[in-house]
Amino acid sequence: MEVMPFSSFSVTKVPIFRSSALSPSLNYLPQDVCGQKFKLKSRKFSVCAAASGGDSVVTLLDYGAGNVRSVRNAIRYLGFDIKDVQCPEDILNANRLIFPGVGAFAAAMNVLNQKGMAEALCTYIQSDRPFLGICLGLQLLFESSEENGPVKGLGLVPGVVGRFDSSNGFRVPHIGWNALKIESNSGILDDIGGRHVYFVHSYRAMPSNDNKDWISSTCNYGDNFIASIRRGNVHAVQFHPEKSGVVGLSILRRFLQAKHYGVQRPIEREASKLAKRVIACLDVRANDRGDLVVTKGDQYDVREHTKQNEVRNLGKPVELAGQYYKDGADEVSFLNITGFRDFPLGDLPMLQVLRYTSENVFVPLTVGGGIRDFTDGNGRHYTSLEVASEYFRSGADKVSIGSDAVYAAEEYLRTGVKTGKSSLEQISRVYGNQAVVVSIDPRKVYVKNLDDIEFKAVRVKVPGPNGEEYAWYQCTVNGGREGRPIGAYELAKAVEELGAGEILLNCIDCDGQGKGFDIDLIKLISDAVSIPVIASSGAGAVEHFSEVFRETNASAALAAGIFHRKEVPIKSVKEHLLKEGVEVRM
Ligand code: 1PR
Repeated sequence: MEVMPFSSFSVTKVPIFRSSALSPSLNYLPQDVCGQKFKLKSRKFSVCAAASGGDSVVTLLDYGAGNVRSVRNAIRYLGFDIKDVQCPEDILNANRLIFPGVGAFAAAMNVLNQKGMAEALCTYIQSDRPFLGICLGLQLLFESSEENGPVKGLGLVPGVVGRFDSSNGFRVPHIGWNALKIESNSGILDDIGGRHVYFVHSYRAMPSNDNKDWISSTCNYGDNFIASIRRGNVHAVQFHPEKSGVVGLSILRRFLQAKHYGVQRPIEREASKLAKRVIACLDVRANDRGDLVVTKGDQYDVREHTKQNEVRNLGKPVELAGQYYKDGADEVSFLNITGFRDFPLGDLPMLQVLRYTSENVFVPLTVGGGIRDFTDGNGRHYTSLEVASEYFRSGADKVSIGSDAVYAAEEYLRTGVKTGKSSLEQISRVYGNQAVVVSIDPRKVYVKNLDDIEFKAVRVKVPGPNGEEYAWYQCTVNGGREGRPIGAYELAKAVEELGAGEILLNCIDCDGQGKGFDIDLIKLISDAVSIPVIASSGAGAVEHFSEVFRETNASAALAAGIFHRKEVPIKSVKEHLLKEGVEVRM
């Protein structure tokens, strides 16, 4: 039975899917595939189960375009060893193959073609060998993508990968936790219907008559897009199981253990909208004894007001991050708050924190602080891209840029030219804009008349100290120490144009005060941009979270002090939000 177009590659002998390949009860490595000779364009490969290292080994196709550390960590956490693909033969000799596509579609296809891996992948998949593609690893199976294209894909699944449409108010990238709708016998997803999994992408494949036999689940974000495909032993998911907490780990485990193929009936739960995220933030710095601690400021002042004037110490970063993961945080952010003066690559403990945390925390990790060009004492120059790359390699999923993004936005607004050289532009070009957060640290400045300032202002509910009815939000750099001639509104719009994928919106006045988020500011910014906005600073009670989601278009709410001081558990925040009708991941 011929089941798929095979447009991109000609294979001398193409093992086609037999009808048994569609059977839900297939086990791995069908006997008739073992020992079979496959002849690619130029070489012969012998497929042999033993060659891949046995049942506890999974073969990973990492073509070096980005961070697949989280996938590695998740595989190891589940008790499996990893064999890396070095050459096309390794693909054909795999017992089970995971392909966590990262980076841009065209770049990935280039590498696969140049290394002869595209052809091997097609052969492997067409012979119904156990395969799990993740994110871009799903998209590459389609015929083509519009990402910087059209660019031709592997052509195994009918359809074109296109960009989400942001014109109807949906924020792109699609970042966050969405529930799945199981469409057909999905094997490894069978009881995951209605559960939230983590997505981060700007492009997606759409269901059609031509690919309907492949679709195992969909997800709704504006339209229904393809969340996963499955045929026989071949699976691919648009979401990130390695970042989807216990639900994601259970999906990976099933794939790795080759269990649960059609044994359970899909459980139907109602599909969802995008859940609002609750993020735990850890401001990290070295204290005066040189230990890296989680600290917390009042309006960015992190020192105790005692004789010793010590940096407040609220715990150890790796332990606290692990705790918040267990407590149900949807993401964890680390802000290296002295990064603006200490070079992060010299600050190895921060990289170690990321490495250790990512071994046991399977939700997205963001790290910020000190992402900029730097020349060290020996005259060695580091680009911001190198700094970010080191953060990604150490386990970060996103990097957050503060001060350097302010300078880039000022320059862009002054010249109207995108130089492509700012850290923001370079990192988003290489890692995708979904991997770049801009952290804004604004301070509220009251004004009497709108004509007094050139920046966007809001009418305040409570007048300022001198009866002022308006306020603008002045951006700062260097941890709030220096005010800059740019407003938060202008900055947000500029960084969106320069390639930011998300905004972390702090507010110095509200930071650590526990009196609630600055609703005026968050509404101003979340209405101004079409990328997700994380509301930050000021959470003191569960009601503050429902207020910010009710009154603004924030996609996530971040808090620090109330979690560190154990005043309000994450679980209580989420239970409250659910009760208030806000969709969250439980
Ligand atoms: O400028 O690129 O090196 O980045 C520096 C980063 O460090 C920025 O993201 C900046 O926000 C952060 N930062 C710098 N100094 C401080 C400080 O506190 N002295 N922390 C600082 C900012 C703000 C939030 C905080 C929320 C929630 N912290 O992250 O966690 O306000 O707090 P709350 O819930 O207790 O109110 P660069």
